[in-house]
Amino acid sequence: MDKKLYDLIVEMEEQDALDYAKKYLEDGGDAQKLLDVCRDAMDEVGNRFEKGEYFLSELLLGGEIFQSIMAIALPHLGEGSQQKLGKMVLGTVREDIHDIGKDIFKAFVEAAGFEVVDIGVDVPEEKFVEAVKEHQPDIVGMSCLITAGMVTMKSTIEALRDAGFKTPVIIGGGRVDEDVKVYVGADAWADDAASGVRLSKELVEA
Ligand code: B12
Repeated sequence: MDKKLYDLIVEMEEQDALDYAKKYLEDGGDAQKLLDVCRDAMDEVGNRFEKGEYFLSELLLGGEIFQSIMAIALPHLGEGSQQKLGKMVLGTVREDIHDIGKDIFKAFVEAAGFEVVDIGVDVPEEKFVEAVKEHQPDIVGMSCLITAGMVTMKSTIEALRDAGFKTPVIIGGGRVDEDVKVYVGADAWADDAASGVRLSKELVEA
């Protein structure tokens, strides 16, 4: 199963990959193993995007394929059997409604084994604080594509720290870089999903 499904996902054969995954599960295949293969395939899609071999359309499709397979695999996983790397609260900060990149990153970080609590777009500072209080994540992810969002990322991180949360924060989106990371007080930044996943793993393992 491994190589066949891996290739179908990496080559963006959406329907075939889904049919293959369904059949595998119907025949009693191991759902965890299935998701592990998806994870490896998503890593490869991310790598190809980083190398410029794949474009946004492939990233989007890769995310879609993964979400569809995850939806059929989840009911087959026993309670607590899925190995979790950690929990992430993820949202696009106040004043910013862009969510395409956030959703792609979400698919990748879920594929890597994180449980993600997605709190949406244009998320006010208080809502981030409430979500962290409620879900006690290991890491917080903030997405932002517009200049105005730099200020709200900063105030959101300040609000989290003022509320006493030391949870590491990773920021992402087209406009972030090392200077923005320092300005807003985040712990890491990424402008692509694959490196975002790598850095998220490092932050929760630290
Ligand atoms: C699509 C788009 C829109 C769509 C959004 C649809 C949607 N559902 O998201 C629509 C048309 C609604 C829109 C609206 C606006 N937009 Co717009 N939009 C874009 C556009 C063309 C593409 C953005 C995109 O989806 N990129 C693709 C994704 C995949 O990339 P990404 O977000 O960077 O995500 C990747 C990584 O960054 C990372 N990532 C993303 N999030 C996270 C989070 C974490 C934690 C991590 C680790 C990683 C990570 O992973 C992703 C995959 O690799 C950009 C131009 C551009 N080149 O970016 C302008 C752009 C972002 N928009 C812009 C503007 C100005 C606006 C508007 C204000 C326009 C207006 N006057 O109304 C409004 C915004 C309103 C608001 N309050 O937010 C400007 C921002 C300029 C600025 N400096 O502020 C841009 C740059 C266009 C431009 N050149 O002027 N927009």
